Amino acid sequence: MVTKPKVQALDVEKIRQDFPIFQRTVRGKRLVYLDSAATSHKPKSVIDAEREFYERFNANVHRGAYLIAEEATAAYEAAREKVAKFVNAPCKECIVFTRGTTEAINLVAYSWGWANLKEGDEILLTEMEHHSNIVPWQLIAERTGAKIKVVPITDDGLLDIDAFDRLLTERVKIVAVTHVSNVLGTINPVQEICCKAHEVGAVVLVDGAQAAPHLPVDVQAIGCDFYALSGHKMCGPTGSGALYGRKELLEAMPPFLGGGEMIRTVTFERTTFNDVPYKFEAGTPAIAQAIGLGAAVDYLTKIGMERIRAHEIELVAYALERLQEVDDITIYGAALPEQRGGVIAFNIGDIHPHDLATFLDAHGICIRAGHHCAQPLMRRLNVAATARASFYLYNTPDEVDALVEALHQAVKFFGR
Ligand code: 7TS
Repeated sequence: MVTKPKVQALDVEKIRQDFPIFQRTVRGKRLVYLDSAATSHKPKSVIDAEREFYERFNANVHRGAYLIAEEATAAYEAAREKVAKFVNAPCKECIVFTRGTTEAINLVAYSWGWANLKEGDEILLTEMEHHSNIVPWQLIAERTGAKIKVVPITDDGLLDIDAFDRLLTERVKIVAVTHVSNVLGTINPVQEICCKAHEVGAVVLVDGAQAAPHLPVDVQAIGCDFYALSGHKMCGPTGSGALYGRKELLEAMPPFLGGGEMIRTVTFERTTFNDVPYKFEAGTPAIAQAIGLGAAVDYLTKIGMERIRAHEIELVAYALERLQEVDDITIYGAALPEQRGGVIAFNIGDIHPHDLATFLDAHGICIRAGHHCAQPLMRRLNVAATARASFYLYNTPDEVDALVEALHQAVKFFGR
């Protein structure tokens, strides 16, 4: 018999009251949301911050000579400062606002990659990357003649560090690695990876989409050159995200998108560019979203990332144990909750994950099914798709129970 954690790390019932969406029901049942790896819910403070911007000081940033435009600019820049502090960046100019992780990685691939990669160079990725940390590199490899090499995973879902050591030669110019896998949940040793990569003169981009929402992130302690994150997965608005980059690197990189705001002077003959980070923020940015992301950072910081992490370890430990009760279940990834973030991917016999997700939906339970934008990893796991439950600060052990109970019923329903 598995003992149910009392959830001491966080006062989840209180936290749930901050999220208006939990007041609704779905299909006559209470909403059990286990898909925060796709996108998280938003607390009222984030929704209010966006609303307040539109209601009180909606104006474009960095250009208005009037009060509400100054207020908009101040709020936008304050949000940048909050994000910088959240990941312990050494300065706020190291933070470029983007629409999310995908855009942040594309920025690095097109700007840094275009300027620095050439034939004979290698880009080192891992077998557990999300498509958004694969495809931009393929596109840039095609244009520059650089080659992609891939670090495999071990059978227990960890990065194969011996293989990494073998593949990390002086030909490697950039290592692009996820901090936490969106399928296996594996937390990668990004600090060790950065240290080793720097010894051969390579830079490192860390995809923090599944890490920044769930664990304390310190880009200086990690030692990475770039760190990408998505606001919408960490209680912030959709269309918000950020790229951290070492200032010297950002300063040396050519612009990614051209347009207003990123320039200093323009003539038809020649354009000079603005300082970082503005050089990388062409056009009117997603102002309300950035301000909302700032509010999300305030919200998470107030609760404490250490406590959020402790809560998720408790919850994942409980879920990993309870899920074993389900007949014919295969759980992917590392066995120890300490080795993984808040996601658990699984399959049950030959029930199609989409059928499982549809069955669970009838019980008000939201999970994701599919390849999770990680088709190379699916191939490695020898499956076409998996089901995936993912947890966040507002989830409870009771919701794990609801999931397990519904899975037992699914097994009966599908006749196994
Ligand atoms: N990297 C990882 C590791 C991710 O999990 C995701 C999104 C991205 C990058 C892209 O983030 P975006 O905000 O730019 O879209 N992952 C998922 C997921 O697992 N289910 O839906 C989206």
